[in-house]
Amino acid sequence: MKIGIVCYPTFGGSGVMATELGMALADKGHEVHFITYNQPVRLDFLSHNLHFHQVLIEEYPLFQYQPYELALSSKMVEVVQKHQLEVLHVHYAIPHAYAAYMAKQMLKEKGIDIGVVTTLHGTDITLVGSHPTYKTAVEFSINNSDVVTAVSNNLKKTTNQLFNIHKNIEVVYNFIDVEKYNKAKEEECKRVALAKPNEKILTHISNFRPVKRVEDVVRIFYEVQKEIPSKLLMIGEGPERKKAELLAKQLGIKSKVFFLGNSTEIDKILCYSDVFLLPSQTESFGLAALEAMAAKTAVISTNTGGLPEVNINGKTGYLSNLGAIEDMAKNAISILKDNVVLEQFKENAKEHAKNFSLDTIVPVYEDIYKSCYHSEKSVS
Ligand code: GMT
Repeated sequence: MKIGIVCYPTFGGSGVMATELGMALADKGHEVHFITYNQPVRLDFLSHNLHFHQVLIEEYPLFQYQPYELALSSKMVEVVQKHQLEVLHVHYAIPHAYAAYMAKQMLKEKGIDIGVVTTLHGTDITLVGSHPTYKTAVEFSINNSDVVTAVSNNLKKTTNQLFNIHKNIEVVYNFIDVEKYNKAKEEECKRVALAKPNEKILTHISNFRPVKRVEDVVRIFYEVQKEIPSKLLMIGEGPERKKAELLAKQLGIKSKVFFLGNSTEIDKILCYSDVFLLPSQTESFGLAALEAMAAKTAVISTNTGGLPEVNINGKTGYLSNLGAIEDMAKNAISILKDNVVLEQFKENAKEHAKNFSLDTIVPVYEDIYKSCYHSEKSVS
């Protein structure tokens, strides 16, 4: 099929997921067109069936805010027409679902009926989308998509609680390329560069926004390192990074905490990791936790949002209440202090990650695309 994918091209989970999906679809022979303002960070190559169309904004002195939705929907219309796309899959409701609705209406005027699939990722519903500023438009664009998916049962439930949705939301979990993580493990994993043989490695990956509670990460590690010789790797960039760095300094653990910035090689970094820390305020799914699990890493997380659907308490790691730093530290120590226990949790994590494999989830999206593609393409 010919599929247009609209997403944020950044390190956020929705952009990462959309990019992995596009690349997997292209691998399966579909023609995929990314439409966004920058080339997605994980899209490291283009090919005959993997294309990128940049949305450019015209600056004009009158505009205090640039009208991105307008530029995006115009670009969608252009790309759909030029490449005869059959379906548009937009990731993150704001403003993509709204722009897709506008594109669909414009295309209708030209006699083209394009299917629109909207995937809800989390903060587009929980933190931003339900804010009165956006709620009406988000609700409208969800209700007017041909198919709506959510990345967890919890997100589906929350969407139905926060909005008046009169169509079924399909749950399609985020997925992982398990093979990629196997490969990283097989290649030489240079753990020795970061920790001594007797030290354990804890990791956190995020965009360091307030919802990730990166100071909690540092505080949990502070408790852990008192009992377990260990290091903490902090991967990502964002507004809370400075605070976390300062806290590590104040707690006297600066030399044990490494801030590594953004990385496109998460699989290669996670191959060192023993325990992954994700004490988020909320996570609709927690893709970073799934990536860690695929890399055979136990997960210590909060029990918020969709995290219990990914991290199985007492098996792949542990779940705690929001802000329960001591409990999360205690759980991490209980896993790390015994190598047999640690190995069992890591094995379980890897095994459970296979339930979210690319091979299972990508065909679900293919079926969804087929269901909303009108082969005759013209509207009466
Ligand atoms: O979590 C972020 O800060 C990024 C955000 C995004 O939309 O890019 O992630 C959301 O989508 C991911 C992919 O579906 C989910 O795994 C994350 O849990 C979700 N984040 C939140 O719900 C906070």
